[in-house]
Parts: sequence; structure tokens; C-alpha cells
Amino acid sequence: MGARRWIIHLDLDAFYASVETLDDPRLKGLPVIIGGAVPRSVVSTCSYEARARGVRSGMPSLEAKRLCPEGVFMPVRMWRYQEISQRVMAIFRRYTPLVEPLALDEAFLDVTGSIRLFGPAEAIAVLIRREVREETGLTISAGVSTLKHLAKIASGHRKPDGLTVIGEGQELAFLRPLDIGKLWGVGRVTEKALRSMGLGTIGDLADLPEKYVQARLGRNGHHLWLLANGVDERPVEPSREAKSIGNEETFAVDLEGPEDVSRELLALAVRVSARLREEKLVALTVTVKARDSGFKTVTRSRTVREPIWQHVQLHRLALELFPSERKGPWRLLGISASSLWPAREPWGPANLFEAAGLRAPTFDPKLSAAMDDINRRFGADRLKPATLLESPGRGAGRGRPPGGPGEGQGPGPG
Ligand code: TTP
Ligand code: MG
Repeated sequence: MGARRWIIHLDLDAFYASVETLDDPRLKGLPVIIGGAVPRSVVSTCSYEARARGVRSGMPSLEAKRLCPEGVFMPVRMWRYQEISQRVMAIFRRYTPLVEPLALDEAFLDVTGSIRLFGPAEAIAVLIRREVREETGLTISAGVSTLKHLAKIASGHRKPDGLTVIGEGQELAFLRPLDIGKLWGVGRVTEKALRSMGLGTIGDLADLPEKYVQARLGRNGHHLWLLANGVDERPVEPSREAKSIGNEETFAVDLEGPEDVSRELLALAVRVSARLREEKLVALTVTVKARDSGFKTVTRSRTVREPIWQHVQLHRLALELFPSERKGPWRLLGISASSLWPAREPWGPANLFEAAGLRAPTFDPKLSAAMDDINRRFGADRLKPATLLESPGRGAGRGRPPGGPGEGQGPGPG
């Protein structure tokens, strides 16, 4: 056993719905349902009043309407949730620099080093919960434990507005009787597999021989078995938020015209969006970097209100940000995406778009995913948008038809 750590997981209650109620107090006590009223949209979240009627995150809005006809349907206002999220995260950072945001409304805090200053972890959780309520008007639930996954489970234990503290030595007693579906990391598919193995509680899983679980579930089985036995060595990782995903390219021949620039930005956008999808992230900030032949570098960024994850979005923004008032020629271009947030299943970026009532993506997410998959298996850049089939910066001569010698082209999508 390593040195004891104290971890707090905090998660705002019915986050989007609570923010809407905060901004319009007339909604208080009503079944507020967030998610477009558009036919194919899904519920992002809903107030606890709506939950009492059976409405759930991820449910088609139509079904929610059927279960709860008097529900107040509201669109997603992502920028507002981001604003509040930043204020809440800033409160967390008063107590420790070790803050790992998992989503807009939840984070892990490692407060081991803060105890001397602020008192025990439980007291810190009490302080934070009070400050969030007083400074934002929202309630937040907290879980305190020596283990990361237990802190996460504990924060959901007495929702809404709950605090659950699992003392040192109490970990297994708390964990074992819980339903197997509560184990962090068990998705719907794994849950089904575990139940088909006859398991009902986390203790049932813990009691199986490790080798057997691993044989049935592979590497994930090993991980879950450890969690079920109260072993979770993962640290709180504060670097997560500052992370960015980017790509830049120095060209063999400097780029001259706007068409070349647009095409290269598209190539970069394709690569950045593939990596976003690979890591299941969406971005809110896009930065463009351009260096001219005299080595003058310009970078411009913008933070937007709608989550970005597709190459068409990245490309559009990159073109807007590009310093087109300058002459070039350009020797280097780059695009990077930051303010990254997890695009959680099952709502995923596509549903987030619909729920927000935003312009439908012009590029089929299934096609993007298929493209990523083929590129992963057969080598990067096998499949790409048709405009990229000729690319002056990367060796193929200008105006040369695709498929020239030296560069085997895969079947293009168009
Ligand atoms: P959650 O913390 O999972 O849910 P919640 O804050 O609404 O409710 P509670 O924590 O009290 O159970 O997610 C945070 C926000 O993320 C949520 O308010 C809306 C968004 N979200 C979706 O858009 N779709 C989803 O399927 C889920 C689960 C969340
Ligand atoms: Mg929440």
C-alpha cells in the first residue's frame, strides 16, 4: 500500500437544469428537461422533479414528453454552463492545485497536502460545498475517500446535495454490497457481461479468482477486479484541462494562394479531428498558427460556444482565424484544439449538437469514425476528403491528378 491519499470527487446536481432554474427562478420546483424539443433530439439532463417521473439523460425527447407532458423543455446553453463551470473549478482550486476536471460539472481533488492548512478532507468538502452554494447558487454533491473510484461512487451516493465520507479502512465495507453496475468503469456492455456471469454486487466480482475474471473480460477485467477489491492507485491528474491537441506542418514549398492555404488547413483539421475522436474529446478553443517565409509567426485563437470535434468545424474556424490580411507566402501552418472536455458516451458529440439545437454537422459522424478506423488500420491518411487528394505542400505537384507515382491513394470517400 502506498501512502494514504485523500481524494474528493465533486459533482453538481442536475447541472444544466439547475443553471436554467438559477437564471429563471420561476422554474423552481418544476420538471425542467434540457434538450431540444426537436423530434430526434435527446434529453441532456433534467431536474430531480422530472427524474421522479422517469425522465433520464440520454432518453429521446419524445419519450420524455410522453412520460412527463407538463415538462418544461429548454435548449442547451453551453456557453452559460462553461461560465459557471469555470467559477466552480476556481473554488476547487482554492483548496488544492491538484484538480482534475472530468466534465463541466465534476472534478477530482487530491487534498492530501491541504489537510494541514484547512483541516480533514471531510471539512474541506464541507467548505467547498458551502462556497459553491453561496457563490453560484447551485448545490453540489461530494464524495470523500482514500481511493479515486470510491470518491466518485460516493459523490453519487446521496445525490442531490449530499456528502458521503468513506473513512480509512471502511472502503471494502462500503464497496462490496453495492450493485455491480455502480463500479466506475462498468458501462452497459460490461454490466451485461458481468450479470451474465451471475454477478450481482461488487463483492461478487471481488470474490472471483482474478485469473477467471481476466480470462472472461480481458485486461479491463483485471482492472475491474482490482477496483472491486478496493485497489485504485490512479492519481488525480491536474494537467488534463491544460492539454491541447494540435498538428502543424512545415512545407517543402511555401504556400502562395488562399486555395493552397485552405487545403492545407483542411488537411490539418482532418488530423486534429481524428485525434479528438480517438481520445473522445471535444474542444472549445481553436488556435491557428501561421509562419511566413520571413519567419514571422502569427497565432490567433478563439473560444466558441459549441463543442468542436469535426474537421469541417475546425476548418471553418481556422479559415476565419487565418491572418488573411497578410501576404505570405507561408512556410508553416498549424491548428490546435484546447479547452478539451470528455465527449461522454452515449450522448457523444453528435447528440450534444442536436440537443443544443445547433446546425447539424455537415460531415456524417459515422463516416468520420469509419475513416478514422480505416486510417488506423491501413496507415494514416489513406482516406481523406476529396479536396486533399492533391496536395502541393507534400510533394505531389500542383494540378497533378491524384494517384501519381510514389503515393498510393486509397479509395476516396467522394
Ligand atoms: P451529470 O453530472 O451526469 O448529470 P447532472 O449534473 O445533470 O445530474 P446529477 O449529477 O445530479 O445526477 O452530467 C452533467 C451535465 O452533463 C448534465 O447536466 C448535462 C450533461 N449531460 C448530457 O448532456 N448528456 C448526458 O447523457 C449526461 C449524463 C450528461
Ligand atoms: Mg452532475
